Amino acid sequence: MKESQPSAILLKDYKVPPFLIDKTELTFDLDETNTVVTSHLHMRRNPACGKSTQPLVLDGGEDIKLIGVAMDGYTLPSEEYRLVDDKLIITATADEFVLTCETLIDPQNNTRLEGLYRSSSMFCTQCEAEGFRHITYYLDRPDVMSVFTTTIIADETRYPVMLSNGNETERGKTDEGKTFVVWHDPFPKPAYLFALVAGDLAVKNDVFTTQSKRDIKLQIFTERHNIDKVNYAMEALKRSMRWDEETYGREYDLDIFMIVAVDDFNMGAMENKGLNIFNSSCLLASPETTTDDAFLRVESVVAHEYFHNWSGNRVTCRDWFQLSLKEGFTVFRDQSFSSDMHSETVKRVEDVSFLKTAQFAEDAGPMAHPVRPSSYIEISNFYTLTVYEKGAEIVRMIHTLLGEEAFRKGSDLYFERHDGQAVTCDDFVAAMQDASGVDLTLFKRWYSQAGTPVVTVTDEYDEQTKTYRLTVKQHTPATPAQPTKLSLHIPIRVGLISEQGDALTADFHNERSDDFVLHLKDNEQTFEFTSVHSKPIPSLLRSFSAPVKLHYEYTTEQLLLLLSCDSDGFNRWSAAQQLAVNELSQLIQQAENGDAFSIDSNLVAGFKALLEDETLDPAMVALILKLPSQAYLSELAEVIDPQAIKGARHFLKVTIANALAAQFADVYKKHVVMGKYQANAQDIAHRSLKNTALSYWAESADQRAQTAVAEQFKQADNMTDQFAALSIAVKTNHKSAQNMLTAFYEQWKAEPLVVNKWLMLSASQESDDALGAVKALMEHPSFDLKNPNKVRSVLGGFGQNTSGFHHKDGSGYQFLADQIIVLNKRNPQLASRLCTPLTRWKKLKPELSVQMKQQLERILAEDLSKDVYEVVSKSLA
Ligand code: B3K
Ligand code: ZN
Repeated sequence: MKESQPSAILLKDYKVPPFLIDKTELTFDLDETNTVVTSHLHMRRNPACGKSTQPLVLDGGEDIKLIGVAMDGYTLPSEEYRLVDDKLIITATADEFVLTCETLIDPQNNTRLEGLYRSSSMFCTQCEAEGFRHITYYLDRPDVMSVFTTTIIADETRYPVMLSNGNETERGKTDEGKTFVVWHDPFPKPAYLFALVAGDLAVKNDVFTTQSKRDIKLQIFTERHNIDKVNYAMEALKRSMRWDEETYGREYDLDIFMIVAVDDFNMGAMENKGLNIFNSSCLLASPETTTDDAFLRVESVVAHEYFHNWSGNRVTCRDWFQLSLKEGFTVFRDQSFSSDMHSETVKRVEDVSFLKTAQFAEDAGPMAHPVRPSSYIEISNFYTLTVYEKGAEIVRMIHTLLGEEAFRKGSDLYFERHDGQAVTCDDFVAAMQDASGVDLTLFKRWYSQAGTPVVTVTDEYDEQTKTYRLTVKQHTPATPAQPTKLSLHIPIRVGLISEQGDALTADFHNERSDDFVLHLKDNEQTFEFTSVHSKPIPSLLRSFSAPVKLHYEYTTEQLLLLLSCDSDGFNRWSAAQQLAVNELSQLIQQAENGDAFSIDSNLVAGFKALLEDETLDPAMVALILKLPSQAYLSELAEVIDPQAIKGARHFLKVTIANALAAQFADVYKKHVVMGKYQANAQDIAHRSLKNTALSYWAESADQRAQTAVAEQFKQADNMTDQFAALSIAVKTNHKSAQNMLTAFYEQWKAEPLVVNKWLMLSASQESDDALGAVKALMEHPSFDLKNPNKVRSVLGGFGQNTSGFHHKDGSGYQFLADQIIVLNKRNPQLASRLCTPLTRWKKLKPELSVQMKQQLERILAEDLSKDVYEVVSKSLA
């Protein structure tokens, strides 16, 4: 462990920057190991600070070497500046001056993948949140916005493509015969949006004509062998541009929009102004190599990064505590886009299912934090599901409270009022409130309070007076640093249904309807509905109107009725989930007690009706049939017993499979998609149901299913079907599973993104020596510790490997800890993300919990990056 541990940065300590940088002129003389960066920063004291004599303190990194510094052309002797803890400090400055810095950096050996680094044969950058300081000394904070001009110098034979933000304004030869290219971005921006790319890249060109009839040049760059896989992304980009004009009135501003795909990238993609950089896994797509899910992900990430041009770039964050200002809002925008492009209900179910599994777990664990955190040690650790997904739910609730029209007025006011500024979540809410007249004062607590509220509903019906009352209570459990909680403003959408399954109308607040939004503001409130002609079944929290855990004692009959009759598609899915959770809870209990498994037949009956109803949307049927995941059941459990959960799920799946084998076989055959592969909603829906049916059928005793799996694997003309068959073979221990895995690798070894899927599936394969198998994968020629996608595939797959990861001797946890310790030095951001499974140690059953804790303690004893230190120390606190 280090002598002194890193300290926390606090929101309450925010101060405006003492200096501003009006113009930033950068020159990069590119070289693999010795890149020279020269900056001319046109600076002045910030008038908002009044008359001040504060020294100039610029952010830097331990990996950059300062060659020289000059002020207004005067080279500073070493006694006129200091380098302290990666900061460059200059005490005496004029009120206005040009600061010149020359730094030396080593992109080739930059394994952190932030700042300027190499990926394959190219140079690329990642500057959010604090990567720019690894390039040169700067005021690396989002409220310092500057106009950037960037000159790139390189050997044109190796780096014919040289890109940065904005428009190319000049190109020529240097005296040494190298090529230089100048880029100018007229929009002031924080350094985190800076980008540079250089390489021997292929390009796909297109044009988008905006609503005001400006032609925007669109370019997607990839390594040469991948350029045939960008058509889908290009079309998705054009759909996003049109949608943002139509839905938010937002038009693109520069004359050119570029996207570059790189293989080595810490996350999905980055919204650099005019030059988005993408993890190739979120950009490249072809039917043969890409599954339906991955196609949809490409579309949503392309949209997300594009939408940031307004929600993030034109209006940016004042400080990193406000991260959800851009991320929550932009996730909400990309979710709405995908919903408009495909099916609203399917999209909502997928998003909510993810939120309830992963974000709820985060919000109940040691890293729980508000959507607007009030403290952090390393900001990279706060690109979380809470900031992104719960942040999006907050924006969605504002949308529910205001309604479509007023919400649009609010977003228009927000963009107009704050264009070119760095602002706060409060500013966002203020614009929404000012434009709509809706009081959001109480609602704002959602931003500052961590934890998932638990909402408990009871009801009573008075036959005499035809009155129906819903009593709703809220309670938010304590989270680290927030022992007591306040009540929140929770919008609860409710529908009323008769015992026959029809919509039931009622009077509520001068409105007669069968669907209402209740405003829960106190710890307990009773809502009274009148003129209700029969006893209702409440359909609660329709379309998941708030990110809460809902409790209401539904009977099995009521859940079955909601499953078949609710007009809210989301709640039909929700009812099925609840039925399955009820069954599984009993089974888990039986497993833990060592009792024989037994289930009642209701769920099977419900599924049977679903499989036989040909009028339903196949995508919804597939979603309803998917059993609650291991991860979701772990989130729900008080104490997690991974083996018991796995056993219960397996038993339930096999039982349903055997009871309905004929129906699954039938549905499997009926939903085969004929004709050329297309990633459209309809075909995706059929493939999804077909493969879900196959996953059940293959668990049944019907041997024909085994043949169907093998046939589909061999004959599939698209990755969705081929990989579905392979996964089913692996999960059901198909007799040819091993051969299929080998054949799959041989077929696709030249396609890294497909190999990643193979690595993940192989690492998740349960066996007596799962750990040995995973160790072998890390020695496999296709594995590369430098590539985050590969690391995540193997370690992510292993995390799902119950017998391997949760081995009772603790060897699985030890192995993960070993990898974290190695990566802590090479790539702290990646290492920190890999800690997530270990942060759940307190909830595991005691014999596993103690082993996991030991590994966290072992990690904490190392010399740690801020990233890993923060997660591990908070987990042990
Ligand atoms: N804004 C980036 C995330 C940057 C993460 C830095 N550790 C991608 C996105 O959310 O669009
Ligand atoms: Zn984003």
